[in-house]
This record gives sequence, structure tokens and C-alpha cells, in this order.
Amino acid sequence: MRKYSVFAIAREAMRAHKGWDAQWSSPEPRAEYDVIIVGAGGHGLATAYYLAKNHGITNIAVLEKGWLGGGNTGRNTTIIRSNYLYDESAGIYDHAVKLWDGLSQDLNYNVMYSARGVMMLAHNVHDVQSLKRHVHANRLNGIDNEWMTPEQAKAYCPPLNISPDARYPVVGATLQRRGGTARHDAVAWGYARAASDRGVHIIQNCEVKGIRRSANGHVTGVETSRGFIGAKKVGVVAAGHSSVIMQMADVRMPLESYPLQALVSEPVKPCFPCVVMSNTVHAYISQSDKGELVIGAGTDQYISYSQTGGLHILTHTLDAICEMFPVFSRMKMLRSWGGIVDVTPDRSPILAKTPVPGLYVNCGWGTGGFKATPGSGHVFAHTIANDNPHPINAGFTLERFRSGRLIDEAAAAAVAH
Ligand code: FAD
Ligand code: PYC
Repeated sequence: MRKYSVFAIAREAMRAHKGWDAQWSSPEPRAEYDVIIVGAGGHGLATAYYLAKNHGITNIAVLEKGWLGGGNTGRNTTIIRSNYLYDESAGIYDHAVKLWDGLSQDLNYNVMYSARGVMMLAHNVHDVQSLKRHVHANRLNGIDNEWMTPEQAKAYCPPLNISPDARYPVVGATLQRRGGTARHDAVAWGYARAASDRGVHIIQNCEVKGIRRSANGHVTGVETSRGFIGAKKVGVVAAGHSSVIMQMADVRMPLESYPLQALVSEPVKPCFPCVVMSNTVHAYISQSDKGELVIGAGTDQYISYSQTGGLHILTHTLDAICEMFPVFSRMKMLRSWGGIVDVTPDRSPILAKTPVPGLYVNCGWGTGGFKATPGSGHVFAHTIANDNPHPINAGFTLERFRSGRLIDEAAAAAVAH
């Protein structure tokens, strides 16, 4: 029997999709584009889509060193929520949640957004104080989030163990009902097809290796594995590798890259109704529409560009899952994988102009950028088109790491890193 990796299966499915060869096989690059986007993940493809749809800019190439959606977009655990602490974060993450609702219709592609509720568990006094603070901050920003007793949490999620004898007993929880999941690869494919329909070139197997600038410092294009390609503007959206690419234009980024792993169980019938996250025991879980339990942990503790990670992270995570949900202790694991996430010192993204004219960057989403995909693409397109940030991303500057005006979301990131 032929063996497929999950990504090979995805590629085959893409090819089988009607019109794949005609629509998405890599076109020959033009000599000059109005905009080049580096990275065909969800954020890069969404940026191209909104540039075309909202700003009438269609002479765009999205350059991808591998295949579209093969980076973190196709590796993440698809949790969507907007229960962050600060106003800037509430602005961008809730902008995204509003766009998720209606995205399938907008793209005419089923991204399987499912608002099934995201629950975050408290196991000690510190968790209670921190999570309640988030509930209050969210409400002030008009974002739904509510506090639950352990009994209410169990009523919402019956497999949850709320025994006081657990090693880390559940002492309360928050619930954002509009939070949930979507199908990650469908998001990349949906944005790709909709952008391609508007004339955007998606050029796969095309690695950016240099950024060329004129004598006055303005960007003029990129050196790639397929030769030089000219552009008036370049947007870098290459999670995990942003600092390497920005270095090509002599811009030093406040980023570190870490492996982040996840795994799925064998598929079973629907048994898990929502998303549950626990930052204290370092584990989170949901069930995909295929029936697999989707499980993840914190980042590895060392920086690396390797798309694997330490086995001990997974075993620790499974210990935690089995304690919180003893009913899953006899299930079998199907596969595990890793991605590379780029993390800023304040765990908030950078979506901004750079000191280089014509060069823009969208990075630093760390462990939590999938949920932001539509909102991020929407405001980054605005930033590139107008050479000025949208009010929603105005705070997510590079400059804040000099001024100290940080947006510290370490607690809301909810995945240890
Ligand atoms: P990517 O999808 O990584 O796209 C960047 C692309 O750039 C890649 O395809 C890459 O090949 C390409 N590239 C890199 N270098 C070059 C180059 N030199 N030239 C051309 N192309 C290049 N977020 C959530 O909100 N919820 C979650 O539940 C969640 N779970 C996660 C679980 C795991 C295991 C991982 C790894 C991440 C998770 N995340 C989650 C984070 C989320 O996946 C990312 O923040 C998000 O997908 C980033 O999207 P992107 O489009 O910016 O990056
Ligand atoms: O940001 O919600 C999140 C998340 C969950 C798992 C990884 N990131």
C-alpha cells in the first residue's frame, strides 16, 4: 500500500479539486508586479485577496518556497477566539472573529467555521484572578466571555473531570461562546482560489533569497530561486522565517523562532463538544469534523527551525489530557507534527511599515495567528495599499520594542512559550 503524509494527501486533494491545474499551477512570473507577498500561508493569501477585492490591486504575486498552506497554516490546531486582554488585541482578534462569521460565503468556499465555544480552565487562585481579569476586560471591549463554576463547565463539556482529587483540580473556567474552530487547509485554499480568480499569481516552489533596493533605499524587487522578480512593494508574511527574510533588507527583527507541536488521535464518533484549553497543565483539546481529537501543547524550550520537536513535550501533554479527561486514556494517537512559530517579546504581532520604503511586515503571531487570518489579511492589505496602517493595526508597530509601548499578551496567548 502506498504511504502518504498528511501533506501529500492535501496536495492530492488539491489536484483533484476541479480546475486545480488551470487555476493554481505556478504561472511564469511577470517582470514587474505592483505588490509581491512573500509566503503563501493564510495571512499572505488573505492579504492578496483583500488587496484585490478591497483596493483594486490585482497585479500581485504571492511567492511560496514550498506549496501553499504547507507552513503553519496547514499545521495548526485551528482554535479561534478573541478573549485577549488589551484594547489593541481585542480590536484585531475580534475583527477577525467577525470576518470568520461569513467567510465561507465571501470566498464561496466552505472553511467550516464552527463557533462551538472555547473554554479556558482555572486550576489555582492565580488562574482565577488572571482569567476573571480577562473576562472583565473583554466585556469592556464588547467581547463575549463569561465565568463558569466547575459544575457549569462540566455541564458544557461532559467529559471534563472536575474531581477535587485531581492533581490540578478545575476550580473555574471562562467560556467564549463565539470562539471555535475552522478547517485550516480550507482557509488557505479558499483564499487562494478567490485571489486567483481576481488575477493574483500564486507562484509555488519559489523561494525568496534576497531583497533588492534602489540607491534611495526603496524596494525594487526580490531575488528568488526562479530569478529576479520586480515589485513596487513587498509584504513579508513568512511566519517562523520573518527575521531571516527581513535581514535581507538589513532590518533586524525582535523575534525568536520555536517549534510548536500538535497531534491527533484515531478518529471516533462525535464526543467532544467544544474547545478546552489549560495553560497551567499545558494542554488543549478539541474534536475535528473527521472525528480525531486535536491536541496540542506549549512550544519547545529552545529556538530552532526544525519542524519537529521534543517527544517529552507530547508525552507531558498526553499526561495532562488524560488527567483532565480520563475517558480518553485508552485512545490511540494517530500522528504528530510540528511547525515553526515566530514569537515577539510581548507575544503580540507586528503588522506594520518598516524603515525600508516599500517594505511591509506581518509576523510575530507566535502560537496564535490562525484565528487572526481574515482580520490580519484585511488590515495588512490596507497598510500596503495606503502606505499607512489601518486604525486596527496601528498599535502593532516595530517601533514599540524601542519605545516600550508593549502589548503584553503572554497570559492570553494561553499556550506556554
Ligand atoms: P504560514 O502558514 O507559516 O505561512 C508562511 C509561508 O511562508 C510558509 O508557507 C513558508 O513556506 C513561506 N516561506 C518562508 N520562507 C520563505 C521564503 N524565503 N520564500 C518564500 N516563502 C517562504 N494559531 C491559532 O490561532 N490557533 C491555534 O489553535 C493554533 N495552533 C497552532 C498549532 C501548531 C502546532 C502551530 C505550529 C501553530 C499554531 N497556531 C495557532 C499558530 C498559527 O498556525 C500561525 O500563527 C499562523 O498559521 C501563521 O500563518 P501565516 O500565514 O503567517 O504563516
Ligand atoms: O492561540 O488559541 C490559541 C492556540 C491554541 C493552540 C495554539 N494556539
